[in-house]
Amino acid sequence: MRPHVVGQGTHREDTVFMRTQVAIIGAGPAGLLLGQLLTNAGIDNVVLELRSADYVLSRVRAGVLEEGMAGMLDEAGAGRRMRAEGLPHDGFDLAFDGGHHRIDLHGLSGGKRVMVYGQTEVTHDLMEKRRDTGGLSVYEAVNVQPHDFDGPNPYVTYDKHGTSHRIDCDFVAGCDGFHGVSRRSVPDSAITAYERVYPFGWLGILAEIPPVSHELIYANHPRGFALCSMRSMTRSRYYVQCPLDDRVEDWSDDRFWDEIRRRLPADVAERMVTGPSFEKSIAPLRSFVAEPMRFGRLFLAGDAAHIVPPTGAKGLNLAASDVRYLFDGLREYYADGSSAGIDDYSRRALARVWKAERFSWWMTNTLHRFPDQGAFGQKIQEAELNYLVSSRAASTSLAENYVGLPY
Ligand code: RFL
Ligand code: PHB
Repeated sequence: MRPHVVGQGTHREDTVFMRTQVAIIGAGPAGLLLGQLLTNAGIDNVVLELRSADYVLSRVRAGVLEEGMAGMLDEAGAGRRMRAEGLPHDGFDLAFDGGHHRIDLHGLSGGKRVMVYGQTEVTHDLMEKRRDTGGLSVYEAVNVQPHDFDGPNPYVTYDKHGTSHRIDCDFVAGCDGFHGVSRRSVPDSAITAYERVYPFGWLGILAEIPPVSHELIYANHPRGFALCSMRSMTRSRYYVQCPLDDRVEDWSDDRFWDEIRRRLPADVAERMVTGPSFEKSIAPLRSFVAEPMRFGRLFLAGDAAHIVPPTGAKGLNLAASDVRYLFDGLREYYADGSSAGIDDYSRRALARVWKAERFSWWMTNTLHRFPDQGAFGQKIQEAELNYLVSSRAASTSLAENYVGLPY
């Protein structure tokens, strides 16, 4: 089923009218994944995205997929390249106090692993699949606005190239990220927000150099956190904790390499290959949850409803679990006429969101340097990390959360 234009200029001469079943705001991973699962199930949908497709693909973000997320990409029919080119990881290293210790994710989690595959690639593969299956995405849609979602007949308006459009629909999925319009369209009195802003950011770089280790290294150091990640065996993604008011221009490549080396154990720093970076950006760190995640016929999913600091690699994966619950609920609604799944959406999604919020907050607290922690705080962090790597119970808890709690 393809969305169709059912009338033109009925109310205003320059308004194009359309009807669909689910209007999706935002073409990030949450919106594209939901759209593809709906399309595959024969449920009509339209994706509206503020930015251009090229802009969306130029954003460098997440890199670690839980098995649940990887499985959903397969289910969407967009997992082929991830399976061929993604890097399955069975563990990572925790570095602190001059040494490093491996966390055996696979052994400690009963055989699970994570997949290192860039969010940019996930988005690319989902876009391609959508094109191949004839799904309608409108890029550069401005002034997107959901209306009347507290009643039975919601609709979404937007402008494109000077023409106004209106899409009447059964449901609106707000997948438009933290700064999107969906959450902001809900009256303040209907929403409760929980937030923590951290007093530092992450400076990230991409460089065409082999990663320093075949697994990720998360490092605690008195100078601040560092992370060695990758996109492939020839492309590295590295991060250092930095003050919030630092600017990218303050960080030459040389300064970055000097700093990350100082924060890593000597043997790692010595074998680190360096080279020119081709992307460099600073991201602030935030924990945020909006409750509930459903307002009548509007559902929030992904970063539109919640943010985690990237330390636990959970943001993209939470977007995927939201989509799991939302898609199952919508499919049940259209197939069986039951609203049980969509009625339970917010509760189910939030139960998993809060566990990932806790884990991401805890990883952030354990690994970063806080302005007021002092030498005592540093020692406590090192003691906690020591306990983590020497206690099977503690490492098991870390591994279980990192590979992803069940949906
Ligand atoms: P997105 O990706 O922000 O997509 C939302 C889309 O909505 C569009 N939009 C609008 N469209 C129409 N009208 C409007 N008014 C609109 N306003 C916004 C936007 O242009 C955009 O295209 O949200 P989504 O789909 O919920 O996906 C969430 C993930 O992108 C995010 O959680 C992750 O990137 C977080 N994250 C990580 N997550 C992981 O699971 N593993 C990781 O390893 C990981 N590392 C990271 C990260 C995020 C980072 N940054 C930059 C915050 C590393 C970093 C550095
Ligand atoms: C990344 O590769 O971008 C990445 C990996 C792990 C994280 C965050 C980001 O925890």
